[in-house]
Amino acid sequence: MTTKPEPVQIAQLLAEFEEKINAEIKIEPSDWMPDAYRQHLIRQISQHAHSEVIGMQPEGNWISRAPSLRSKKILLAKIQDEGGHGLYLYSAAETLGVSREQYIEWLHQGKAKYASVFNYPALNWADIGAIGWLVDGAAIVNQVSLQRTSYGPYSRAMVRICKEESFHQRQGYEIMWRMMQGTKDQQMMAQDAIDRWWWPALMMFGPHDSDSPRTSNAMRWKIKRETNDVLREKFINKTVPQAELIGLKIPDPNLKKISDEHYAHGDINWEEFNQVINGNGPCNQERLEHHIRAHREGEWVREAAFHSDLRKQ
Ligand code: BYC
Repeated sequence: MTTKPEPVQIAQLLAEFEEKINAEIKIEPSDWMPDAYRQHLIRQISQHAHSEVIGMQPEGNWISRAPSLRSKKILLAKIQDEGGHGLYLYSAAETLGVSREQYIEWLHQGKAKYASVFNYPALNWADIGAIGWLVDGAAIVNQVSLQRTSYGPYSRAMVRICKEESFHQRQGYEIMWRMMQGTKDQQMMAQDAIDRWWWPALMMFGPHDSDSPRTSNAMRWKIKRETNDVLREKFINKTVPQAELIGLKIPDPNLKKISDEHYAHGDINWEEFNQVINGNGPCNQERLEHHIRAHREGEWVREAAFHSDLRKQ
Protein backbone atom coordinates (compact mmCIF):
# COMPACT_ATOMS: atom_id res chain seq x y z
CA MET A 1 0.00 0.00 0.00
CA THR A 2 1.40 3.47 -0.90
CA THR A 3 1.01 6.21 1.70
CA LYS A 4 0.17 9.79 0.80
CA PRO A 5 3.23 12.09 1.05
CA GLU A 6 3.25 14.69 3.81
CA PRO A 7 3.15 18.44 2.78
CA VAL A 8 6.91 18.78 3.49
CA GLN A 9 7.63 15.78 1.29
CA ILE A 10 5.39 17.24 -1.46
CA ALA A 11 7.40 20.46 -1.45
CA GLN A 12 10.57 18.40 -1.84
CA LEU A 13 9.05 16.26 -4.61
CA LEU A 14 7.84 19.36 -6.41
CA ALA A 15 11.30 20.91 -6.23
CA GLU A 16 12.82 17.73 -7.69
CA PHE A 17 10.20 17.63 -10.43
CA GLU A 18 10.89 21.24 -11.40
CA GLU A 19 14.61 20.64 -11.33
CA LYS A 20 14.21 17.80 -13.82
CA ILE A 21 12.02 19.92 -16.08
CA ASN A 22 14.57 22.74 -16.02
CA ALA A 23 17.43 20.34 -16.72
CA GLU A 24 15.59 18.78 -19.70
CA ILE A 25 15.42 15.40 -17.95
CA LYS A 26 12.32 13.48 -19.05
CA ILE A 27 9.62 12.73 -16.52
CA GLU A 28 9.01 8.97 -16.53
CA PRO A 29 5.88 7.05 -15.45
CA SER A 30 7.36 5.90 -12.13
CA ASP A 31 8.47 9.47 -11.21
CA TRP A 32 6.42 11.63 -8.88
CA MET A 33 4.58 14.38 -10.79
CA PRO A 34 2.05 17.05 -9.75
CA ASP A 35 -1.50 15.99 -10.37
CA ALA A 36 -2.12 19.04 -12.59
CA TYR A 37 0.79 17.97 -14.85
CA ARG A 38 -0.63 14.43 -15.09
CA GLN A 39 -4.14 15.72 -15.87
CA HIS A 40 -2.79 18.13 -18.48
CA LEU A 41 -1.02 15.28 -20.25
CA ILE A 42 -4.04 12.98 -20.00
CA ARG A 43 -6.13 15.64 -21.74
CA GLN A 44 -3.63 16.55 -24.46
CA ILE A 45 -2.66 12.95 -25.27
CA SER A 46 -6.36 12.07 -25.40
CA GLN A 47 -6.97 14.84 -27.94
CA HIS A 48 -3.95 13.69 -29.90
CA ALA A 49 -4.71 9.93 -29.89
CA HIS A 50 -8.34 10.44 -30.91
CA SER A 51 -7.21 12.77 -33.71
CA GLU A 52 -5.07 10.01 -35.19
CA VAL A 53 -7.89 7.50 -35.09
CA ILE A 54 -10.78 9.75 -36.19
CA GLY A 55 -8.43 11.13 -38.85
CA MET A 56 -8.54 7.74 -40.56
CA GLN A 57 -12.16 8.31 -41.57
CA PRO A 58 -11.97 11.06 -44.23
CA GLU A 59 -9.21 9.17 -46.04
CA GLY A 60 -10.65 5.69 -45.47
CA ASN A 61 -13.59 6.80 -47.56
CA TRP A 62 -11.28 6.92 -50.61
CA ILE A 63 -9.47 3.56 -50.39
CA SER A 64 -11.94 1.83 -52.70
CA ARG A 65 -11.93 4.79 -55.13
CA ALA A 66 -8.19 5.42 -55.45
CA PRO A 67 -7.32 6.09 -59.12
CA SER A 68 -4.61 3.37 -59.40
CA LEU A 69 -3.38 0.29 -57.60
CA ARG A 70 -0.21 2.20 -56.65
CA SER A 71 -2.11 5.06 -55.04
CA LYS A 72 -4.44 2.62 -53.31
CA LYS A 73 -1.53 0.72 -51.74
CA ILE A 74 0.09 3.95 -50.56
CA LEU A 75 -3.15 5.27 -49.09
CA LEU A 76 -3.85 1.97 -47.33
CA ALA A 77 -0.37 2.00 -45.76
CA LYS A 78 -0.77 5.61 -44.67
CA ILE A 79 -4.14 5.05 -43.02
CA GLN A 80 -2.80 1.98 -41.26
CA ASP A 81 0.07 4.11 -39.93
CA GLU A 82 -2.44 6.57 -38.45
CA GLY A 83 -4.14 3.73 -36.57
CA GLY A 84 -0.68 2.74 -35.27
CA HIS A 85 -0.05 6.32 -34.12
CA GLY A 86 -3.28 6.20 -32.13
CA LEU A 87 -2.04 2.99 -30.56
CA TYR A 88 1.32 4.44 -29.47
CA LEU A 89 -0.50 7.39 -27.94
CA TYR A 90 -3.13 5.32 -26.10
CA SER A 91 -0.23 3.25 -24.76
CA ALA A 92 1.63 6.40 -23.65
CA ALA A 93 -1.56 7.47 -21.87
CA GLU A 94 -1.86 4.12 -20.09
CA THR A 95 1.41 4.95 -18.30
CA LEU A 96 -0.47 7.89 -16.72
CA GLY A 97 -3.14 5.57 -15.37
CA VAL A 98 -5.90 5.94 -17.96
CA SER A 99 -6.96 2.91 -19.98
CA ARG A 100 -7.79 2.97 -23.66
CA GLU A 101 -11.35 1.83 -22.80
CA GLN A 102 -11.76 4.89 -20.58
CA TYR A 103 -10.49 7.22 -23.32
CA ILE A 104 -12.87 5.70 -25.84
CA GLU A 105 -15.77 6.01 -23.42
CA TRP A 106 -15.01 9.75 -23.01
CA LEU A 107 -14.85 10.13 -26.78
CA HIS A 108 -18.22 8.41 -27.26
CA GLN A 109 -19.77 10.53 -24.52
CA GLY A 110 -18.60 13.68 -26.31
CA LYS A 111 -16.28 14.58 -23.40
CA ALA A 112 -13.02 14.25 -25.37
CA LYS A 113 -11.90 16.41 -28.27
CA TYR A 114 -10.05 15.51 -31.48
CA ALA A 115 -8.52 17.74 -34.17
CA SER A 116 -11.13 20.04 -35.69
CA VAL A 117 -9.84 19.43 -39.23
CA PHE A 118 -11.28 15.91 -39.35
CA ASN A 119 -14.82 17.27 -39.20
CA TYR A 120 -14.62 18.40 -42.82
CA PRO A 121 -15.57 16.08 -45.69
CA ALA A 122 -13.11 14.60 -48.22
CA LEU A 123 -15.11 15.16 -51.39
CA ASN A 124 -12.76 13.90 -54.11
CA TRP A 125 -9.29 12.52 -54.81
CA ALA A 126 -7.66 15.96 -54.70
CA ASP A 127 -8.80 16.18 -51.07
CA ILE A 128 -6.65 13.13 -50.31
CA GLY A 129 -3.69 15.08 -51.69
CA ALA A 130 -4.62 18.15 -49.66
CA ILE A 131 -5.03 16.14 -46.45
CA GLY A 132 -1.61 14.46 -46.81
CA TRP A 133 0.14 17.66 -47.80
CA LEU A 134 -1.56 20.20 -45.52
CA VAL A 135 -3.02 18.22 -42.62
CA ASP A 136 -0.08 15.87 -42.18
CA GLY A 137 2.21 18.80 -42.98
CA ALA A 138 0.68 20.82 -40.12
CA ALA A 139 0.78 17.78 -37.84
CA ILE A 140 4.53 17.30 -38.51
CA VAL A 141 5.37 20.87 -37.58
CA ASN A 142 3.53 20.39 -34.29
CA GLN A 143 4.87 16.91 -33.63
CA VAL A 144 8.52 17.66 -34.40
CA SER A 145 8.28 20.19 -31.61
CA LEU A 146 6.51 17.67 -29.34
CA GLN A 147 9.42 15.23 -29.73
CA ARG A 148 11.05 17.40 -27.05
CA THR A 149 8.04 17.27 -24.73
CA SER A 150 8.93 16.66 -21.09
CA TYR A 151 7.02 13.39 -20.60
CA GLY A 152 9.19 10.46 -21.71
CA PRO A 153 6.57 8.08 -23.21
CA TYR A 154 4.87 10.92 -25.12
CA SER A 155 8.18 12.18 -26.44
CA ARG A 156 9.28 8.72 -27.63
CA ALA A 157 5.94 8.12 -29.34
CA MET A 158 6.45 11.42 -31.20
CA VAL A 159 9.86 10.41 -32.52
CA ARG A 160 8.40 7.33 -34.17
CA ILE A 161 5.31 9.14 -35.42
CA CYS A 162 7.35 11.93 -37.05
CA LYS A 163 9.33 9.45 -39.15
CA GLU A 164 6.10 8.11 -40.65
CA GLU A 165 4.41 11.48 -40.89
CA SER A 166 7.03 12.90 -43.27
CA PHE A 167 6.25 10.11 -45.74
CA HIS A 168 2.56 10.99 -45.42
CA GLN A 169 3.20 14.62 -46.21
CA ARG A 170 5.11 13.65 -49.34
CA GLN A 171 2.43 11.28 -50.60
CA GLY A 172 -0.06 14.14 -50.35
CA TYR A 173 2.22 16.60 -52.08
CA GLU A 174 2.89 14.09 -54.84
CA ILE A 175 -0.85 13.78 -55.52
CA MET A 176 -1.17 17.57 -55.76
CA TRP A 177 1.91 17.83 -57.99
CA ARG A 178 0.57 15.16 -60.34
CA MET A 179 -2.82 16.84 -60.58
CA MET A 180 -1.16 20.18 -61.36
CA GLN A 181 0.63 18.48 -64.25
CA GLY A 182 -2.67 17.12 -65.57
CA THR A 183 -5.67 18.56 -67.41
CA LYS A 184 -7.32 21.92 -66.71
CA ASP A 185 -10.06 20.09 -64.78
CA GLN A 186 -7.52 18.28 -62.60
CA GLN A 187 -5.74 21.56 -61.87
CA MET A 188 -9.06 23.11 -60.89
CA MET A 189 -9.80 20.17 -58.57
CA ALA A 190 -6.42 20.62 -56.87
CA GLN A 191 -7.03 24.35 -56.41
CA ASP A 192 -10.53 23.73 -55.09
CA ALA A 193 -9.10 21.27 -52.52
CA ILE A 194 -6.52 23.75 -51.21
CA ASP A 195 -9.24 26.43 -51.12
CA ARG A 196 -11.26 24.21 -48.76
CA TRP A 197 -8.43 22.71 -46.63
CA TRP A 198 -6.09 25.69 -46.13
CA TRP A 199 -8.00 27.41 -43.34
CA PRO A 200 -8.97 24.22 -41.44
CA ALA A 201 -5.26 23.25 -41.58
CA LEU A 202 -4.29 26.60 -39.98
CA MET A 203 -6.93 26.03 -37.29
CA MET A 204 -5.26 22.73 -36.32
CA PHE A 205 -2.68 24.73 -34.35
CA GLY A 206 -5.38 25.96 -31.99
CA PRO A 207 -6.42 29.49 -30.92
CA HIS A 208 -4.04 32.44 -30.93
CA ASP A 209 -1.63 32.37 -27.97
CA SER A 210 -3.51 35.21 -26.29
CA ASP A 211 -6.72 33.08 -26.35
CA SER A 212 -5.16 29.71 -25.51
CA PRO A 213 -5.94 28.85 -21.86
CA ARG A 214 -3.69 25.78 -21.81
CA THR A 215 -0.51 27.29 -23.23
CA SER A 216 0.88 28.90 -20.11
CA ASN A 217 1.08 25.67 -18.04
CA ALA A 218 2.03 23.63 -21.09
CA MET A 219 5.06 25.86 -21.75
CA ARG A 220 6.03 26.08 -18.08
CA TRP A 221 6.07 22.28 -17.79
CA LYS A 222 7.64 21.92 -21.25
CA ILE A 223 4.75 19.76 -22.43
CA LYS A 224 4.44 22.11 -25.41
CA ARG A 225 7.79 23.47 -26.58
CA GLU A 226 6.46 26.15 -28.92
CA THR A 227 3.23 28.07 -28.85
CA ASN A 228 0.27 27.68 -31.22
CA ASP A 229 1.08 30.88 -33.15
CA VAL A 230 4.79 30.13 -33.50
CA LEU A 231 4.04 26.70 -34.94
CA ARG A 232 1.32 28.05 -37.26
CA GLU A 233 3.79 30.64 -38.64
CA LYS A 234 6.38 27.91 -39.22
CA PHE A 235 3.83 25.86 -41.16
CA ILE A 236 2.81 28.83 -43.31
CA ASN A 237 6.40 29.81 -44.08
CA LYS A 238 7.20 26.25 -45.13
CA THR A 239 4.05 25.57 -47.14
CA VAL A 240 3.54 28.74 -49.20
CA PRO A 241 6.67 28.14 -51.35
CA GLN A 242 5.59 24.52 -51.87
CA ALA A 243 2.24 25.73 -53.21
CA GLU A 244 3.89 28.28 -55.48
CA LEU A 245 6.30 25.67 -56.84
CA ILE A 246 3.47 23.60 -58.33
CA GLY A 247 1.27 26.53 -59.34
CA LEU A 248 -1.30 26.51 -56.54
CA LYS A 249 -2.64 29.71 -55.04
CA ILE A 250 -3.07 30.09 -51.27
CA PRO A 251 -6.69 31.20 -50.67
CA ASP A 252 -5.76 34.19 -48.53
CA PRO A 253 -5.95 37.65 -50.15
CA ASN A 254 -4.04 39.08 -47.19
CA LEU A 255 -1.08 36.73 -47.43
CA LYS A 256 2.04 38.87 -47.80
CA LYS A 257 5.72 38.07 -47.94
CA ILE A 258 7.29 40.17 -45.21
CA SER A 259 10.86 38.93 -45.51
CA ASP A 260 12.78 36.23 -47.36
CA GLU A 261 11.14 33.33 -45.56
CA HIS A 262 8.28 34.91 -43.64
CA TYR A 263 4.66 35.60 -44.50
CA ALA A 264 1.91 37.57 -42.82
CA HIS A 265 -1.54 36.04 -43.15
CA GLY A 266 -5.18 37.06 -43.03
CA ASP A 267 -7.63 36.52 -40.16
CA ILE A 268 -8.73 33.04 -39.22
CA ASN A 269 -12.46 32.48 -38.78
CA TRP A 270 -12.52 31.66 -35.05
CA GLU A 271 -16.30 31.53 -34.99
CA GLU A 272 -16.13 28.57 -37.39
CA PHE A 273 -13.33 26.97 -35.30
CA ASN A 274 -15.39 27.24 -32.11
CA GLN A 275 -18.43 25.76 -33.80
CA VAL A 276 -16.38 22.80 -35.04
CA ILE A 277 -14.61 22.02 -31.74
CA ASN A 278 -17.94 22.21 -29.95
CA GLY A 279 -19.54 19.52 -32.08
CA ASN A 280 -21.19 21.61 -34.81
CA GLY A 281 -18.86 21.10 -37.79
CA PRO A 282 -20.01 19.60 -41.09
CA CYS A 283 -19.11 16.00 -40.12
CA ASN A 284 -18.87 15.87 -36.29
CA GLN A 285 -21.94 13.71 -35.88
CA GLU A 286 -21.01 11.37 -38.73
CA ARG A 287 -17.45 10.88 -37.41
CA LEU A 288 -18.59 10.03 -33.90
CA GLU A 289 -21.41 7.73 -35.04
CA HIS A 290 -19.01 5.89 -37.33
CA HIS A 291 -16.53 5.37 -34.48
CA ILE A 292 -19.24 4.14 -32.12
CA ARG A 293 -20.56 1.71 -34.75
CA ALA A 294 -17.10 0.39 -35.66
CA HIS A 295 -16.24 -0.02 -31.98
CA ARG A 296 -19.45 -1.99 -31.34
CA GLU A 297 -18.97 -4.16 -34.41
CA GLY A 298 -15.35 -4.85 -33.43
CA GLU A 299 -16.32 -6.23 -30.01
CA TRP A 300 -15.90 -9.85 -31.15
CA VAL A 301 -12.38 -9.13 -32.48
CA ARG A 302 -11.30 -7.72 -29.12
CA GLU A 303 -12.86 -10.71 -27.35
CA ALA A 304 -11.09 -13.18 -29.65
CA ALA A 305 -7.74 -11.40 -29.26
CA PHE A 306 -8.17 -11.33 -25.48
CA HIS A 307 -8.97 -15.06 -25.26
CA SER A 308 -6.19 -16.10 -27.61
CA ASP A 309 -3.81 -14.07 -25.43
CA LEU A 310 -5.06 -15.91 -22.34
CA ARG A 311 -4.48 -19.28 -24.05
CA LYS A 312 -0.83 -18.36 -24.64
CA GLN A 313 -0.23 -17.80 -20.91
N1 BYC B 1 -9.04 20.84 -32.72
O1 BYC B 1 -5.43 26.19 -24.95
P1 BYC B 1 -5.39 25.46 -26.25
C1 BYC B 1 -2.79 13.52 -37.79
C2 BYC B 1 -8.95 22.81 -28.00
S1 BYC B 1 -3.58 13.54 -36.27
C3 BYC B 1 -9.76 20.50 -31.63
O2 BYC B 1 -4.53 26.04 -27.30
P2 BYC B 1 -3.65 23.15 -26.11
C4 BYC B 1 -3.45 12.84 -38.89
C5 BYC B 1 -7.99 22.33 -26.92
O3 BYC B 1 -8.00 20.90 -26.83
C6 BYC B 1 -2.56 14.50 -35.20
N2 BYC B 1 -9.61 21.08 -30.42
O4 BYC B 1 -5.03 23.91 -25.98
C7 BYC B 1 -4.27 11.74 -38.65
C8 BYC B 1 -8.57 23.03 -25.70
O5 BYC B 1 -9.75 22.37 -25.27
P3 BYC B 1 -9.78 21.48 -23.94
C9 BYC B 1 -3.11 15.87 -34.96
C10 BYC B 1 -8.67 22.04 -30.33
O6 BYC B 1 -3.89 21.73 -25.76
C11 BYC B 1 -4.95 11.14 -39.70
C12 BYC B 1 -9.05 24.36 -26.27
O7 BYC B 1 -9.26 24.16 -27.66
N3 BYC B 1 -2.30 16.59 -34.01
O8 BYC B 1 -1.74 14.04 -37.90
O9 BYC B 1 -2.58 23.87 -25.35
C13 BYC B 1 -4.80 11.63 -41.02
C14 BYC B 1 -8.07 25.49 -26.04
O10 BYC B 1 -6.87 25.31 -26.84
C15 BYC B 1 -7.87 22.42 -31.41
C16 BYC B 1 -2.66 16.77 -32.73
O11 BYC B 1 -3.68 16.30 -32.28
C17 BYC B 1 -8.08 21.79 -32.64
N4 BYC B 1 -7.39 22.11 -33.72
O12 BYC B 1 -3.23 23.28 -27.65
C18 BYC B 1 -3.97 12.71 -41.24
C19 BYC B 1 -1.73 17.60 -31.87
N5 BYC B 1 -7.05 23.41 -31.00
O13 BYC B 1 -8.90 20.28 -24.21
C20 BYC B 1 -3.27 13.31 -40.20
C21 BYC B 1 -1.81 17.35 -30.38
C22 BYC B 1 -7.33 23.64 -29.71
O14 BYC B 1 -9.24 22.34 -22.86
N6 BYC B 1 -2.41 18.45 -29.64
N7 BYC B 1 -8.32 22.83 -29.31
O15 BYC B 1 -11.22 21.10 -23.78
C23 BYC B 1 -1.77 19.62 -29.41
O16 BYC B 1 -0.62 19.83 -29.81
C24 BYC B 1 -2.51 20.67 -28.63
O17 BYC B 1 -3.49 20.03 -27.85
C25 BYC B 1 -3.18 21.76 -29.55
C26 BYC B 1 -4.02 22.69 -28.66
C27 BYC B 1 -2.11 22.55 -30.25
C28 BYC B 1 -4.13 21.14 -30.56
